[in-house]
Amino acid sequence: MRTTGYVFHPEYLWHDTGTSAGLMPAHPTAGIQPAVHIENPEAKRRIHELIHASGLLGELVVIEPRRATVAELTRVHIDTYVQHIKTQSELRGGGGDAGDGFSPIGRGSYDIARLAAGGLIELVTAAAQDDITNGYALVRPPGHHATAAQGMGFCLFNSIAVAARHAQHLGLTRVAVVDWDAHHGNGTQAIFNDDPSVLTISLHQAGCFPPDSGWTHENGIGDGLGYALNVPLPPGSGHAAYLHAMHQVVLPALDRFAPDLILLANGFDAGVFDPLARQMLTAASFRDMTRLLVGAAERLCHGRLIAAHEGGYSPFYTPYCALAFLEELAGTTTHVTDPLAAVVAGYAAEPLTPQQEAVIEEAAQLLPRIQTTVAAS
Ligand code: 9RB
Ligand code: ZN
Repeated sequence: MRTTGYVFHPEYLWHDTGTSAGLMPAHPTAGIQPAVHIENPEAKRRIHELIHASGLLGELVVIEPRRATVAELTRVHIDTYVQHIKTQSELRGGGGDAGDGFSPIGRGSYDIARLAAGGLIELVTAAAQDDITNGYALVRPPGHHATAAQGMGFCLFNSIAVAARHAQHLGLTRVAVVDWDAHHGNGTQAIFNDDPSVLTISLHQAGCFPPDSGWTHENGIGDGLGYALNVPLPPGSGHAAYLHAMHQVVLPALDRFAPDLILLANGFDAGVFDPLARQMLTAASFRDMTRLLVGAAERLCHGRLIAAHEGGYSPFYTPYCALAFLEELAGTTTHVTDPLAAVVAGYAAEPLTPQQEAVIEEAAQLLPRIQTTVAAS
C-alpha cells in the first residue's frame, strides 16, 4: 500500500459546457439541434461515486484543491489569454470560446479551471514534501490541448503544464509528462517544445485530434530536440499496441531521462467504448499500464507520479477504467471488478499488428537523443 493523494471538488462538475450537440455548438438555423456537450460532468461524477462506493476513497489521502494564482498560470500561459478567460467567464451565462470553437467557457469557468490547475499544484506540493507517494486529481475542465495563448479541444488552462512548472519551482527540476489520452497532448508539447527539462511523451490515435498533429517527426526543437516523443498509433489499437509502446518507448525514455517527477495526462478515451476515439483499451489495460508507470516512478523518482484527469466520455465504462487505474496507483484492490470484462476480453486479446509495431519502432529510434546529463532549468 502506497500513500496516494486524491483531489476532487464539486465545482469541477459545475464547469458548464452548455448545449453543444456533442462537439458542435448548437446552431438551430443551421440545423444543429441543442443537446448535451460531450465533455459534461456525468462520467466524472460516476468515477468519483465509484471511488467512494468501492471503499477505495477511505484508503486515499484526500487533498483539498485551491485556485491556481495568476502568477502560477502565467508561468505557462500569456497574461492576455488568462484575462480573456476571466472576462468571458464573468459574463451572464458565460461566454464565447477559449480559442478553437470547441472549448466553451461557462459562467465561472475561469475560477473552476484555476481550481483544476490548483488541484494538481497541491498534489505536486504534497509529493515534493513526501506527504504522499503519488496522486490523482479528478478535475475538469481538461488541459492537455491548451497552449500558452489558446484554449482548444475542451481545454482552458493546461493544468499539467502549470503543475510541471510548479514542480520545478519546488526543486523537482526534471519533469516527465506521459500522456495516454487518445488525443495528442499538443498543448503540453508546444509549451515545452524547446525545453529539455520537461520530457513529453504522448501515445494517441494517429490523426484524431487535433487534426494533423502528434507525428513522430515532432521531436522537440532547439535545446528541446529529442525531448518531445509521439507514438501515433493507428485507429483500432488496443491492449497489445499500448503495452508494447510502454515497453519500447515510454519506459526506456523515462529511464534515459531520469525524472524527478512523472506527471500523467490521464485520459481514458482510448477505452473501447469511448465515443471520441477508436481505440480498444480495457480497464485491465489501464491497470497494466499503470503498474508499469508506478514501477518506473519507484525506480526513478521515489514513486512520485501525479495524474491529471483528461478525456474519457463513456459514462458507463470510464469509471471502471479509472477505478483500475487508481487501485493500481494505491497498490490495492477493492471488491469492484470490471463488470464488462467478459465482453471486452476478446478486444484485449487482439494481437500487435505490423503497422503498430512499425510506428512504435519509429518512435523508439529517437530515444538516443534523450540525455540524462542535460542540465535542468
Ligand atoms: C470538429 C472538430 C474535436 C474533436 C475531438 C476532441 C477531443 C478532445 C479530447 C475535441 C474537439 C474539428 C467537430 C477539428 O478528448 N481531448 O483529450 N473537434 N473536432 N472540426 N470540427 C468541425
Ligand atoms: Zn482525449
